[in-house]
Amino acid sequence: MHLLGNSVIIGVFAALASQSVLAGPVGRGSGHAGGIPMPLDFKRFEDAYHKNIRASLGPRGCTRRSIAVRKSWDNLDDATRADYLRAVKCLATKPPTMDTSLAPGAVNRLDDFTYIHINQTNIIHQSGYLLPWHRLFLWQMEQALRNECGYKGHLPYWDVPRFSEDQTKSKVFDGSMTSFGGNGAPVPHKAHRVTLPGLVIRNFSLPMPAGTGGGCVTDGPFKEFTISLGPVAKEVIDPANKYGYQPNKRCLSRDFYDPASKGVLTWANATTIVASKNIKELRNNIEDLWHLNSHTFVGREAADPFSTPNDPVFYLLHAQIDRLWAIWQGQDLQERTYAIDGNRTFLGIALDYAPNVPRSLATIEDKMDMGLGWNPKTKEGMPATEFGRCYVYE
Ligand SMILES: *[C@@H]1O[C@H](CO)[C@@H](O)[C@H](O)[C@H]1NC(C)=O
Ligand SMILES: *[C@@H]1O[C@H](CO)[C@@H](O)[C@H](O)[C@H]1NC(C)=O
Ligand SMILES: *[C@@H]1O[C@H](CO)[C@@H](O)[C@H](O)[C@H]1NC(C)=O
Ligand SMILES: *[C@@H]1O[C@H](CO)[C@@H](O)[C@H](O)[C@H]1NC(C)=O
Ligand SMILES: [Cu+2]
Repeated sequence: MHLLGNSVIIGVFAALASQSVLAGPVGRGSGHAGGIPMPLDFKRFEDAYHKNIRASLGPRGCTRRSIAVRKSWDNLDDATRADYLRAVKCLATKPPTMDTSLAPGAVNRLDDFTYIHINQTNIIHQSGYLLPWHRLFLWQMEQALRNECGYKGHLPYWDVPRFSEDQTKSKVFDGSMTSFGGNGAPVPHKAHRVTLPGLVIRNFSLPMPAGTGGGCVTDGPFKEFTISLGPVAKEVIDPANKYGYQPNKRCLSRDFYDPASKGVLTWANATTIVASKNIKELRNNIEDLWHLNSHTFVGREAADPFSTPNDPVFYLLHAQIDRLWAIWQGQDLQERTYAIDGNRTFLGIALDYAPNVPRSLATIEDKMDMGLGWNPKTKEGMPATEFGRCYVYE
């Protein structure tokens, strides 16, 4: 009797969910026009994720009815794309809520986000906090877009592997008014290295290859967009403005670098990531095969590890990373949701400004700093369907 009762209830929920991503094949919805189709081996991981998430949802809290579906930007309709971009620009017209004495360069609501990302960079990258911190960061942005600027949809993701061979074919970068604009204007420049401030290893540096742009974005809705915080990682760090907190009004620049995408941000590598056998392998694969390369492809502002949220496409770039993590977690929710790997600082290197932050291994009980006084435990940033969050990736 009890079993029968349950199966009736499951039947009802399945019926209710029949219009949602959780009910069946997805990703075939509105116009899968361009790009490289998702291969079957990746789709098998995605299907298992959808099936296991569906099975994990109860009748209260996050349910099959209430769950939000985060979609590929290329699968949204034009009206939703336009509304998202409108809401981003709306946040850019609102004042910051942070204490701007910490960073006088913070001039609008988007800068609340960019500021805390700069402040936390040496703690939340190449560390155990990478994935949960950015999950909460994206969620905060989605909330701000919806609650403060009336955006009706959910956070979209950049369908990176679908356009690995030519990202300008994606509606993310096609240069139209419902895209994030295209490349920066071509400005001759050379490859160089930039220094990451704050690590006790002196002059820890990263290569910045020379792409085909380098100047201001010349089309799309961010053509006249101005940013003010950063840059932070530079060839020579100015000790008086080490973290780029002083006002520095300038255009949004990009420098598309195809070799970081072509043959690299592929379905094959995306599949390697979701097929990772354990959290250590997953984190290394995300860092090495995906995270750095997707930032490097966009270039300039997006490639500065500290002030990268200055480029509004940051949130879609990281939604793809959040999605790969969610699909990996979704293969075995019991074992993988709270799996953690990594140090408490960037590669376990000590911080010159915060000698008290231990370098040892991060735990899910550690508190993170999301800015504006929010200090959740790491474990609160790990499930996508608990702690007030409720979403799934299509
Ligand atoms: C981040 O903010 C905290 C608290 O305001 C401060 O102690 C720390 O030095 C800042 N770190 C950086 C890199 O700005
Ligand atoms: C770091 O690099 C800068 C610029 O290249 C140089 O002036 C400085 O001496 C270097 N510092 C150390 C400790 O190597
Ligand atoms: C995966 O990415 C690496 C670089 O990070 C690249 O060398 C390799 O060719 C890619 N492999 C596939 C199968 O996409
Ligand atoms: C950083 O993590 C590694 C394991 O990934 C560990 O072996 C190392 O001891 C950690 N570093 C520090 C300073 O705790
Ligand atoms: Cu980041």
